[in-house]
Amino acid sequence: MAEVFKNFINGKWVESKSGETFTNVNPANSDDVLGEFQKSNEDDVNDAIAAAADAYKSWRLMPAPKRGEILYRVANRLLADKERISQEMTREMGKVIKETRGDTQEAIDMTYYMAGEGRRLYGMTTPSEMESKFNMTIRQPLGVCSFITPWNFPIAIPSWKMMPALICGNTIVIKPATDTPLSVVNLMKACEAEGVPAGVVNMVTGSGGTVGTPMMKHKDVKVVSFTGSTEVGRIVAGACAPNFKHTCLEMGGKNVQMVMDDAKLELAVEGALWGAFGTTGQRCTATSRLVVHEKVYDKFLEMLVEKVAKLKVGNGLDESIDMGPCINQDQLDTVLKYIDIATKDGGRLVAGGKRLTGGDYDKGFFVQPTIFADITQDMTIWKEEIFGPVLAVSKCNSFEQAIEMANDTVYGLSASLYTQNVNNAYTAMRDIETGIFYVNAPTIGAETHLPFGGVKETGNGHREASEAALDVYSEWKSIYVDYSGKLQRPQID
Ligand code: UN1
Repeated sequence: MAEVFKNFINGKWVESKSGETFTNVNPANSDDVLGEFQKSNEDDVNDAIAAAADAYKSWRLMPAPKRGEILYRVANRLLADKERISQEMTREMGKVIKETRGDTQEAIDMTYYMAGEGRRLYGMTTPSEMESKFNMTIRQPLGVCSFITPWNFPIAIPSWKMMPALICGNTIVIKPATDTPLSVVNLMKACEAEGVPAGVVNMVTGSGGTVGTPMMKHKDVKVVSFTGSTEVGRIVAGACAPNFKHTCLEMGGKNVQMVMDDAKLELAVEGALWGAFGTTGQRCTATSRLVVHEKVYDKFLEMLVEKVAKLKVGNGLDESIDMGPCINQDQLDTVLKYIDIATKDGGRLVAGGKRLTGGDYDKGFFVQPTIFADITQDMTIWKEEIFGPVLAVSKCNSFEQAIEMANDTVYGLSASLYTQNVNNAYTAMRDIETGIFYVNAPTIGAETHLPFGGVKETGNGHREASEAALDVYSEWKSIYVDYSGKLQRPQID
């Protein structure tokens, strides 16, 4: 009998009032069941939000450095449990163990970073235009925050939302993706073990429709942070707008790696391999378009295809495996659908293109790393996010054309440029329409102390990670203290 995992509400592990559960299965091996999780309903959401609202009353008053000390201990606990958490994450999410260790490390980094923020949370002091008057700003928490998190970074992305929210003095309710709830259970357990007070962090598992919707609409929720598709992000934005909730949206991407004729080709090939096929292409920042200068196009493709053929696809618990499965049947179907569309549109298939079957492959959602060459800007795989190991390669005839092509998308998360030309590198830094940009590095690999997020239809102007995340989870209060003993009227006296 599989282990049954419960919701975490008000410091206790409780069953859903629905009395139902769903099963969490390894996408690389259908024989491997991680457990049963609560198929929660709106009643559970209401309980969690009530607990969070109650806990907020005292959590917001705890000095921020003390909140930071608790987060510091949570980070230590995650570090101590890193290997177990990562192994479990590979089993529930499928990405290779090297990468799940990175995912856990990203949560550890974020937690230490925000723990330190407890001794900063800087506001400003500034002169007054009046005599004997003192001006300053302070950050204030907002209250209960609802998080709807994705399956591709099962612990890192929840931590990006949780840690800045907590350090500012908010309390939280999180709904993990149905494919990866165990990683958030692990995060909750670390909080529980290290003395995060009851009700400050709450987790309710279940579907987007039944759990996510009431979580974002509830009147006591002040902040909603969502990572997922642009399509769902639009719905979240609409649901949050009537009450003017702080809404932080991290959505789709169609990230490009540009390779100029002066690039170090070996390096650019390695970057493309990692950017396109790391995490089985299931990163918001994954490289899904390659724009290569015509002078090196054939050579580059040849080098890339040779390397792709050597990638080992399989169960990510095996340290020698390079690429795991797709997360589930739907995602696999989506990938196969796009392979089909690209073929019909006239893309030239130069690597992969097929579902992997036979032996252990039949127990998982495996697909070959796939490359289409000669993709033009009118084709579907040039435009639409796939979220799988499918790379579209196109030719450009100049640096200027590469930038024009890179910006030819509704999305704007990440981009990269391989070149030795410093002027072109700086021109791209200025002109590229993305929130993240890399020079001579792949489109993936953001660090936690820099803002993470995108422009255009990727985001709504907010950033996660770094000090910028604090703006999502706090509001400025401007304070004027007049110690002159007389009425002083700015702009008049
Ligand atoms: C994502 O792309 O879905 O920048 C998150 C990276 C990771 C986080 C990615 N640190 O590649």
